[in-house]
Amino acid sequence: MRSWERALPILEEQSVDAMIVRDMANIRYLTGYTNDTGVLVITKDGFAGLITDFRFLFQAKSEAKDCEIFDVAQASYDELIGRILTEHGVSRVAFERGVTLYGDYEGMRKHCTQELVPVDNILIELRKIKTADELEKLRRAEHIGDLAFERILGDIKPGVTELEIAAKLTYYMCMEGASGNSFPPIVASGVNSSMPHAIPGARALREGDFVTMDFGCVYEGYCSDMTRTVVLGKADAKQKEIYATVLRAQNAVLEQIRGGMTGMEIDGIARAIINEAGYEGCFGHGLGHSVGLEIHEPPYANPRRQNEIVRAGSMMTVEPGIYVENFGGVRIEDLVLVTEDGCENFAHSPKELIELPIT
Ligand SMILES: [Mn+2]
Repeated sequence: MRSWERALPILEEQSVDAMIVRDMANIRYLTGYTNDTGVLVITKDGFAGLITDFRFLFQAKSEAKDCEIFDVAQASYDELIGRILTEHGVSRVAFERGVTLYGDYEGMRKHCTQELVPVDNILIELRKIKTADELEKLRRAEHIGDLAFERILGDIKPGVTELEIAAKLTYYMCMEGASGNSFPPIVASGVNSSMPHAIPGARALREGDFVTMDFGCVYEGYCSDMTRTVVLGKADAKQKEIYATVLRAQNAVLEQIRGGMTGMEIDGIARAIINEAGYEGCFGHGLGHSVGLEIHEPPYANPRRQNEIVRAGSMMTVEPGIYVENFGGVRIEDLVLVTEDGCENFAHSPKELIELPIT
């Protein structure tokens, strides 16, 4: 089977004869082409054309072996798309509404006589359950995060800035074989740790700070994601209590999660513990998201996902947090594979509260 043929049943379900794919993660998944520019056209009579430009041509030819490669030097993207659709007798063609720019749409309207059918990211369904090969890459990506965490502990000292910590995390992951970050690292110290997605800045670490580090890398196209919160020096009673509550919530999820639960149920395990401990309103984000070619993928675990079944074979982050305004916050995040009867945790970094000695 040619790799992109996995999409044909989805075209069938949507009652379309073809699909124009612009989402680069979907293109990579279906063709093996790893660069960042191109449009894929699949037709149900068994044709796939990948359009790109000279910069990527040789790479596309060598990676996307199951596709015919088109060079935009011959004609524009929209003209080539129109030509392929006409040659293959297409009357209804799907396009991804979430990643198609208005200008792309105008171009398609101009050059395609076919009926254009906007669709959600329907191809993501294929990517929810990971293959053995994908799991291998995800395991390795998370392991690289573990190695970086182990090293960064030696760098967390008074006077070092959040930006320096973020830069070093990136460096350590690349030195272990990552191609880069899966998202810019979050390093939030002291009161900044009360902001779940604080942007690292020039703030220098001080004794008594919580230091939350949320980071991940890309390994052979696959993303990792982990968060650890440590204390520089001795933790006070309130810090200890917040930390212990978040860890208890995370452990409960890790013990109870299994395939077949809804995203809301999984999230609810952690949320109930945090709320009962008196921190209602302090855990304002969802518990988790899946990860793969992209850092945030469905399925999701949050209070709004009552209809989302998290099937065995899905990846899920488990990242409860408590954030107290003007004080600080804690998040602990692991990346797990959801299985029939539980989960496999890909993260192995320690989770007991680390109080880094001031030297
Ligand atoms: Mn995450």
